[in-house]
Amino acid sequence: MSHTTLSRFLIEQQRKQGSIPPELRFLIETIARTCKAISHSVHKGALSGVLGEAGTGNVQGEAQKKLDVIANDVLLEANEWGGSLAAMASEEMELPHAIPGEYPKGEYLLLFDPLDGSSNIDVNISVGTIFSVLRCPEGVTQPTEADFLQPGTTQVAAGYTVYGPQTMLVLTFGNGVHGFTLDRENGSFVLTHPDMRVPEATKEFAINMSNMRHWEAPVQRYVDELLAGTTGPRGKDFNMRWVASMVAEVHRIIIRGGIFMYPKDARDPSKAGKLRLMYEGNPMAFIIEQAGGVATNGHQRILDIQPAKLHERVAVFLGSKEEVELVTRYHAE
Ligand code: AHM
Ligand code: MG
Repeated sequence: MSHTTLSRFLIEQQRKQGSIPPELRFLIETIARTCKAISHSVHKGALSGVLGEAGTGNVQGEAQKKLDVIANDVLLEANEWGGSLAAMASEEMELPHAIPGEYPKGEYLLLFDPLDGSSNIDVNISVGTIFSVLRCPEGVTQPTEADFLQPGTTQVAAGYTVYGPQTMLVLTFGNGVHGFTLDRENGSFVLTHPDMRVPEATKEFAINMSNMRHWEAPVQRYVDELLAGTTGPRGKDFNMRWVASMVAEVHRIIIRGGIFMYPKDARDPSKAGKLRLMYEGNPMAFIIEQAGGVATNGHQRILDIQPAKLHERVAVFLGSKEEVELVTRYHAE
């Protein structure tokens, strides 16, 4: 097994290509350290009284879990003072979070979903943290929402940490995807999955089937064909998985292939989907593409979408190339 720690990996990358500026390296190390702290809280669960509802709602009107709030707070606190960031934005906060005046400001913007899949916390199923790093537009010292509204192609780094049977951090700087497993004995993330690649073909799909009657025709058609099995147009049997934690779903797909779908829903035509573009869709699309997969909203690359607002929603089809290309083609027909 490899003994390259995250710190060593980052320093070696920086030396090799000069591709990771020191401020960005510091930022990623800080995020990793914070994820370690979140991992401890998640894994202690009821022992430290962190399960259950916080009794508050977030900007999207969703009930917050205690751990949503804890994870958000530790990410904000840890990233305020380091000097790499100009501002942060989170699923849990309506507006961007400014860097307090006593600290130096840096050139990056950080966006995160502090604890994705939090409906799973109380039942002891994997959850995760998702993050995206953008450059702050030049000359901007007090970033506002408008400064965050950059398409996913401009991301300089993205990653997620999955808090599952193992805690794993998966990262990209636009130069491949690398996975690190948290060694709980010595507290470091160790490179265990270099150059992760999404298999191009798959026999596994993930979608919340209970919403079937609300899907658009191309999604109905695509899933009907998957369900038809060996005698249908696809000529093979497909297996289904639904964890209800996007991080766990994406992680499974990177390891063994698959397609993940969260289409838009006819019940609320004003919404493009359930998931959020800037801190769920974009970082995951960046990672999936860097691992050789495809990510679209059914019509275009997720990374090409010009966001109109911070908490914008997006329909998501991502994973193995063959499948995502097929369902995207059905949308065009
Ligand atoms: P969250 O950010 O409020 O946790 O919601 C996002 C999650 C995703 O992780 C997951 O894919 C989806 O919501 C599950 O939705 P559903 O409740 O329809 O199963
Ligand atoms: Mg989320």
